[in-house]
Amino acid sequence: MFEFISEKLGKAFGALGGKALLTEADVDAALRELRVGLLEADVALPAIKHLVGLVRERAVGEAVLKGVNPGQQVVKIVYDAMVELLGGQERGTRNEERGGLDLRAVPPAVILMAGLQGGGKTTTAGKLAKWLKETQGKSVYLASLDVYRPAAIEQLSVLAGKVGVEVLESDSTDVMARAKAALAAAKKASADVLILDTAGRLTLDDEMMAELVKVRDLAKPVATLLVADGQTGQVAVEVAKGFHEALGRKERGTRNEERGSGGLTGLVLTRMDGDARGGAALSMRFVTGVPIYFLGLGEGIAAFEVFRPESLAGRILGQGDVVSLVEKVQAAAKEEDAQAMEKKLLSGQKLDFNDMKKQFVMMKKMGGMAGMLEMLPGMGAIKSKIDASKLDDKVMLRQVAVIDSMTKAERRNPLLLNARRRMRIAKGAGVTVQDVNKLVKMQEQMNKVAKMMRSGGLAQLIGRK
Ligand SMILES: Nc1nc2c(ncn2[C@@H]2O[C@H](COP(=O)(O)OP(=O)(O)O)[C@@H](O)[C@H]2O)c(=O)[nH]1
Ligand SMILES: [Mg+2]
Repeated sequence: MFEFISEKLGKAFGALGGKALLTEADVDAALRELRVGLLEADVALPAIKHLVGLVRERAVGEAVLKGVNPGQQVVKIVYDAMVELLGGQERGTRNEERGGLDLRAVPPAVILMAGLQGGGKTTTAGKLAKWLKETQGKSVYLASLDVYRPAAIEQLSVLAGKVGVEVLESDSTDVMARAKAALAAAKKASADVLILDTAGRLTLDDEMMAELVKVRDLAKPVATLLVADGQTGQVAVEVAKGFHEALGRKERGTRNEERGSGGLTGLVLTRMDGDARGGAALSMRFVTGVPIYFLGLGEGIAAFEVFRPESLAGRILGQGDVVSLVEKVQAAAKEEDAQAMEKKLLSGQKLDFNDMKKQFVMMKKMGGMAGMLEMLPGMGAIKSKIDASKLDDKVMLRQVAVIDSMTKAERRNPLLLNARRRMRIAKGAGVTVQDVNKLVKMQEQMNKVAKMMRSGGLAQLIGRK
């Protein structure tokens, strides 16, 4: 579906192939192609700037990994940046099984569907009802507030019949009266979730927004989803911005904090089954900052899936195998790092602050201090005596900050650290001079221990000699 961008990138990175280093010129040439590819895929300019900037910053001067070519490595960097832009950093915080929706509320939890006419609101309301019912075990109640098109209410009723959920039966043509009736009926039916389908216009207009805000204020939805056509390009940005601002702005200052009154909470992109270039997804997510929850992949009621940043980024790039190859190589390189440190230790070279930082970073990856303790054999007995959670990882992060504030020379040669330098470093890292002193002491001890180990004093170290 996104062959477009991947083709462009393929060409650009193909040109990088075979080089041994990621030089600035290489990266810039590839980024020019990336920029063109994204532009042609209708990604909005601010999003392109952000993405290209991110990739450039990370790619230039990057040490080339053994086992991949520089082009492949840049693909991975682009992929990571895209995943991030699409909301990958939220992984772990939002429950993906639940599509990221947080439906905790006094039932019924209201989901408000918003968007232009023809964007896919009604279809998506039906798809979402089916998904909530079948994968989340929720009882769902549907209600149409689209009184402007005679067939709209009927369309939702048909969908409700297909899914097997209840739907508001009312002849009222008053939007607010219908909304009130829907809330009451859903409550009476003990529905977990009430999905409100709304009317759209062909373009953004004030009347539509005013009506939407009124409904929103009445229904206090846990989620206000913008349903938008994923095949639209630059227009998508205007639409997303328009809804987000109109929904957020009206309430600022009054009850901004209250749930359901702060703009859009999520996006659903429809028609991602067509020849969508993926640009809309990147752009809308970038301008609104709200997550994409679901994708619509066809007209059928089951053509619906939970949005995954990794999967979309992979499809945009069309380079899934390259990404996993680079990931494997990166893991191996870390292993090599560890071995290099061991070698340095045994050879009698002094460990400097660079080594120390590597250690800290490695420890962090292994789950911090508490995680490390878990892994050590025989720690069970001792663990009860130490509250592992008190071994604060924040301390470790502060130590890394101290090392980051050192110059390259200082990191290599701890002896340079006189009082004046220590003061400067403390200031740079936002810590006290005592903190810096502690780290220097730690570094000295580390080398003392290393020396003892080398001289076969391990037994002595643990008190057997
Ligand atoms: N191919 C495709 N068509 C869709 C998708 N979602 C909705 N549609 C179609 O788009 C048209 C408008 O959808 P509708 O739900 O009525 O839009 P609404 O005006 O926002 O309520 C209908 O013909 C739907 O079948 C999708 O994910 N893929
Ligand atoms: Mg509709």
